[in-house]
Amino acid sequence: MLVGITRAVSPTLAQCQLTHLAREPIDVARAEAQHAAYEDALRSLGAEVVRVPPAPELPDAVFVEDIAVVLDEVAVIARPGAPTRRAEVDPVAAMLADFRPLLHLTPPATLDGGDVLALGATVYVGMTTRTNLDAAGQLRTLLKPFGYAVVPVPVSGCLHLKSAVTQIGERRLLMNPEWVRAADFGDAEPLFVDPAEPGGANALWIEGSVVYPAQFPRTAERLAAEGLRVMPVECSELAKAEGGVTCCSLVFRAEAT
Ligand code: CIR
Repeated sequence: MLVGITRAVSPTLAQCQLTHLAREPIDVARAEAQHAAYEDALRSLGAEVVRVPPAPELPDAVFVEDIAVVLDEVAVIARPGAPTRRAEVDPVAAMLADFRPLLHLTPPATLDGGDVLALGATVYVGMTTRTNLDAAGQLRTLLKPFGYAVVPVPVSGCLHLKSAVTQIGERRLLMNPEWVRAADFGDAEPLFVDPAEPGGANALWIEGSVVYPAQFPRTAERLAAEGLRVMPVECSELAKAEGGVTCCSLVFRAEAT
């Protein structure tokens, strides 16, 4: 079965971490409605949505992607770069333990799951304000027994690696070339965002479909022209918290329980 782990929008979302955006008022009720529609999009793609218990006191708890790296064989539990986000970890790890053996990063490593892009047997790790070289080194050691190569890549101008590049096919990437270099991703073939939509590189690819923010129609056309089924979701409120579509879930295949 396909599992989509999510976590409720916190009523304190407006106090979220911000790196590149100025703080704006966030309509939490609207964020909740948008999040519910996002979960419906996951369900319509066949995912069983499993919610981690809510953490109303943790503003960024909805962004579960940052808490783990889920691969076929294991889940690596992250150590988020923002210390305020470390309290999010344990309940997400407890939920993942139902599906995968767990491995853990330890200090001085810091890593947000949004900085990790696994493409086949290569795990790209974005070097950002949240994720350091120690994390890439620990991941390399932890994942070597499973045959993965870990490749640190530079990122500039955005929060996470997956703000700049996401997978949209087996060897196909959606990318903003201002924030990452296509040449860093081996023979994977890039599709560039429309230049008017720099934030449009974050797509959630699920078996031929992409859950994709409604605010980037030009890039959506490029995705559709690739033969992808584009499922637009409104995410204006979570975008004000610097969240995209990958960051609100951990999607993976698991044995039916
Ligand atoms: C943060 O700064 O940590 C949150 N406000 C946003 C995290 C978004 N996560 C992601 O794109 N993977």
